[in-house]
Amino acid sequence: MSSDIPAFAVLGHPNEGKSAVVSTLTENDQIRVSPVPGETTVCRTYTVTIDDQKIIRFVDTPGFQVPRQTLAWFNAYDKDPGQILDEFIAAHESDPFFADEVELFRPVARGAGIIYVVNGSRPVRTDDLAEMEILRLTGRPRMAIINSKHMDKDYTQDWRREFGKHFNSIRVFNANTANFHDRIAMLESLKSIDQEWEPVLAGVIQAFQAEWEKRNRLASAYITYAIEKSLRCSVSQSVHDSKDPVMAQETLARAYQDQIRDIEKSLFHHIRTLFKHRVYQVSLPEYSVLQHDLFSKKTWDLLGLTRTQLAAAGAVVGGSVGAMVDTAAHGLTFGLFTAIGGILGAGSAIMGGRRVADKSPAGIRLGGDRIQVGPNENPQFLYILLDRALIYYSHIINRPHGRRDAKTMTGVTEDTVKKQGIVTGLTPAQRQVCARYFKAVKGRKRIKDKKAELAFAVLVQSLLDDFSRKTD
Ligand SMILES: Nc1nc2c(ncn2[C@@H]2O[C@H](COP(=O)(O)OP(=O)(O)OP(=O)(O)O)[C@@H](O)[C@H]2O)c(=O)[nH]1
Ligand SMILES: [Mg+2]
Repeated sequence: MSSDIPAFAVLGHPNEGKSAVVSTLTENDQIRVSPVPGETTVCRTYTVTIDDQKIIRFVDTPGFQVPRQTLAWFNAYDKDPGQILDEFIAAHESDPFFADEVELFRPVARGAGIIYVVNGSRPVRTDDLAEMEILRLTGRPRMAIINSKHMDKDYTQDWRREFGKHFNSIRVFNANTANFHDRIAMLESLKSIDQEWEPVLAGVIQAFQAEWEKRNRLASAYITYAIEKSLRCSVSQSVHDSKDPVMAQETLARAYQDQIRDIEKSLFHHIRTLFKHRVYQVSLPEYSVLQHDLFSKKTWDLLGLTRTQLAAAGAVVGGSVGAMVDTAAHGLTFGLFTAIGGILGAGSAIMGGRRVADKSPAGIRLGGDRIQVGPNENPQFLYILLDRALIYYSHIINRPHGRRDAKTMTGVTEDTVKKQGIVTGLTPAQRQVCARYFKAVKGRKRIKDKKAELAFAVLVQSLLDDFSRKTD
């Protein structure tokens, strides 16, 4: 165990959000956070590890139970001030009345800095003043953070006034809304509470930032890979295999959709894991386009495709379509409009029929017509996939790990609900990158294609970087 990494104990009154703060700071969604006061009863240390290196520790502690009595003891103490915590622990170790205080002082006595958490949506009380005074008497470097649990009441100014007398640094940090930038800003503030920690905390911040960039690189690689896979995806079947070609087409269309959905599901899983959301299924806001099926018309609407674009998309039919397949395609278009009601229906574009007589890879003579659904010939499909991936990414990076409710975000206007397509805001040059990429995925010119693919990957990465910055 490396003892030279910085450690901070998160202290405060019960139920103020100490565990939620630790959870958000350490990106650990497995820490117990509960509406019932007294959830945390023993100290637990959470170490942030980056590339197998231990970087920083945060200690979750139980809340103060008897601050006024504890303060009375502290005020009466007249020996070495540097020993005050050790002496308090020694004097009360087996006294159940002070059990929580003994427990929460332990990490501080061992050298941890103090992060004091208060709920800024309630007024300052006498007990809080006692706690603050105790912390001042410890003489340890300390910072206070205001974690407002309710947005409608705000006592931040009162808290700031009291904190001014007792702490080296004060910061508003909301465990339920803090994003990456807030976490970095919080670490920056920690730097100022003790000069000795400045260089090591600067290193911690650098490691956090490098790790974030790495995640973004990986996320863009996952996104590009999934989009390419989806664009290339097709399913086919010999017509002779089926008694009813119309049914066969519908089945194929569903299989096609399922494959694309699976690709997206697996992409989302990768992104979620990359950003360390493990336990809780990250609940998506109710208004999110991701609440709708990838193939639903609602998705296309929300991402900004008009009816005309949908119709135009439907007009493009790819491949050489045999008479048999053609009839079936009609059935498919019609069937899907009613049964599934989605892009497949709107874009018979993604349906092609192809003669592949004698071309079975297993050497089995198939003969006759094959019907094939996909690859999707509609360039808008790329934008749908990209939009959904970016929206998911943005939900994930903005979801703090300390948050436990499934509630949706507040303050969502009708406007936000309607306009969700990110790629509608792309510049013409960026759109061209997408268009070239779309062609390249279907193309055969290896070198030119590679360039287009690379340009697309670079674009995705820059979009993710923009998102990370925008979350300020
Ligand atoms: N809305 C909102 N709720 C929060 C916030 N932080 C914590 N909570 C909620 O407040 C309750 C208490 O949070 P905890 O993190 O368990 O509080 P604690 O200080 O660790 O409590 P003990 O372990 O009992 O001392 C939980 O229901 C949290 O979900 C916040 O920033 N906003
Ligand atoms: Mg707790």
